[in-house]
Amino acid sequence: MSQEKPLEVSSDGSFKRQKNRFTKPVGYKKDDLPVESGRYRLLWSPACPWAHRIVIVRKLLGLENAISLGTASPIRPNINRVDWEFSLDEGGKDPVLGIKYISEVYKNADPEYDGRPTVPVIVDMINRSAGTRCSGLDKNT
Ligand SMILES: N[C@@H](CCC(=O)N[C@@H](CS)C(=O)NCC(=O)O)C(=O)O
Repeated sequence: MSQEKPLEVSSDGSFKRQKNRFTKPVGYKKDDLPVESGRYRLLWSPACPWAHRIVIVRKLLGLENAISLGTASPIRPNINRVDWEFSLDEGGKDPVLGIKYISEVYKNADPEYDGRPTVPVIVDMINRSAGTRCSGLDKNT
């Protein structure tokens, strides 16, 4: 049985984490995503430690009313690709974005995106696409 080697596994077997693809910060510089209350939705899963970190920062900065929160299930979907799903929500869809899988916001940002759809991700609600992975709070993980 042949199984394709994941892109992040090098020929020597070591794991090379994929680079963050959508890293535009939210800010006041020319090319930044604009600072706008209600414009962004943070998608996370309780299974991810990085996601806990940004959910905590959102609370500490008092941004809970400015950035809404969508929770993907910690249980992986039983499908033949890596993804996160909103199976905890009614109808299996995020109640605000109406999406079933996190990958949908990555595909909206770039239909050719072939990396893993990771959490946490900040979604720009204007085009329902992945705006930035960590909102510029942490670009190194
Ligand atoms: N560098 C990412 C780290 C996030 C990350 O890798 N999250 C993991 C969960 S802890 C993920 O979603 N992995 C997707 C997968 O396992 O396929 C970030 O900036 O947010």
